Amino acid sequence: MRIDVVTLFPEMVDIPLSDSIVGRARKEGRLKLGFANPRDFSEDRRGTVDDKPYGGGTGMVMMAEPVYKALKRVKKKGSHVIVLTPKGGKLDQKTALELATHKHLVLICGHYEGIDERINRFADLELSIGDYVLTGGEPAAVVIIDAVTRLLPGVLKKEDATINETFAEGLLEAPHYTRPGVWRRMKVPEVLLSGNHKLISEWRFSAAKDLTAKRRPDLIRKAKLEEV
Ligand code: 4FD
Repeated sequence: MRIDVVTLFPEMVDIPLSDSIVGRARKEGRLKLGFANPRDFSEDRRGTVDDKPYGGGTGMVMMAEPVYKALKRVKKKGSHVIVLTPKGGKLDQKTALELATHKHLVLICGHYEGIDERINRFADLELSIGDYVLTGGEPAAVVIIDAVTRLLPGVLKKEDATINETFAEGLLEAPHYTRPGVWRRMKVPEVLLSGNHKLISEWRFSAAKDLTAKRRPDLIRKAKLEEV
C-alpha cells in the first residue's frame, strides 16, 4: 500500500513511523509513505498557508489553495482521500480493516483551527481518532497508519493473528503472561501452564468476556454476546 500525507510537519509523521514494525514494513516496501507540504505551494514569498477566519474569532484557518495543490501533487485515480478532524467519524478496527483494502490513501492533516471547509469537496472521508482536540492532525495520521499497516499482508507474523476470527473478536483481550512463573510473589494462572490448549482457550474466552463486561459493556452489546 502507498500512503501520502499532506502536512506542514512531515517529520511529525515520518519519524514516529521509522522504527519497530511499521519501520520494517517500510524497509520491506510493504508500506510506501510519502509527503506533500502545503508550505511548498504557498502563493507568497513569506510561505503563508493560514489566514484569519471569516466572521471573526480566535486562531487561524489553513487556506484551501496550498492544501489543494499539495493534494493534487499526490492524488491519483483510485486514491482514497481522508481529512483528519475531530468532526469526523470515529476510527475503529472495522474502519482500519476497510482502509487496509485501498491501494492508495491520502491523509490530510490540518493545523491551527482546521482547514477551510471547502477542501472537503475533494475528500472521500472525514476521520477522527477520538473525542479530543490535538494541535494538528499529524498524531492522528500516525495512529491511522500504524493501525492500517499491521493489517497489510506479510507485516505481522502469522501467529500474531491480524484478523481475529475467534469468538473473542470484538472483546478486550485476556491478560498475557511470560516468564518467570512467579514474579514478586505473583503467580501466573495455573491453567496457562497446563498445556491443555482447549482448557486454555476456554479460560481466555471467559477472561475476555469478564473484562469486557466490566470495563466496556458497550462492546459486549456490539459483539452480540449478551446471551453467551
Ligand atoms: N480527534 C483530531 C484530528 C485533528 C486535530 C484539526 C479541524 C483541528 C484531533 C481539523 C480542527 C484539524 C482527532 C487538527 N485534533 N487537530 O482525530
